[in-house]
Amino acid sequence: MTFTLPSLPFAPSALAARGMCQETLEFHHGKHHQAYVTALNGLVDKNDALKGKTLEEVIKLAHGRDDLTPVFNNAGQHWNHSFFWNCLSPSGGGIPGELEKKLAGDFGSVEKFKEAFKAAATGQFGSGWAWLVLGKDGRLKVSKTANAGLPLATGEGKALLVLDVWEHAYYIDFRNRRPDFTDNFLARLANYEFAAQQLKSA
Ligand code: MN3
Repeated sequence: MTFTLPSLPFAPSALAARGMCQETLEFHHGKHHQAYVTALNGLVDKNDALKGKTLEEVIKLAHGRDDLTPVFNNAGQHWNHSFFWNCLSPSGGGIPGELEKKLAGDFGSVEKFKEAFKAAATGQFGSGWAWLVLGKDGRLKVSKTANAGLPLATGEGKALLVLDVWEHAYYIDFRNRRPDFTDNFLARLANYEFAAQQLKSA
């Protein structure tokens, strides 16, 4: 299978008024994400064991294998970015009732969820991702992964929402201020409708 860059689910200028400018999206989607896809296709092309596999199959096969680290990194980054674009919205920030209830039940309050998510996003040393996950025990939890890591590989549950905390995600808009980038995401950019759909389909 040849992997392809998915289109953004919004115009590249659509988030500019909410703290993510067109230049960020053009570089992040058109350059960074594209580079992961191109590298992944090159690696799959040279490895018969990977040919014809789905992205999820490639990720699971490569996870924890020293000889397949570049495959895991590029496949994980392709999955994470494809998921991340759906976690952003030009009308983001509003939490649907059912998800709000579940967040309040599992974290104590929506504010406590946001505090936990911000702690994960800002506490991830170096590059990585902050996640809202539906755990195998049916409870929502927040977690973080380094570099290209993802819940599909760690087996800790189903991803509902993610924030890219690599510097390339926020440096143009927020320079070095990852806490402000995270606050802005939670308040104005996060597509909680998408997260609620993921929860419903779990
Ligand atoms: Mn990124």
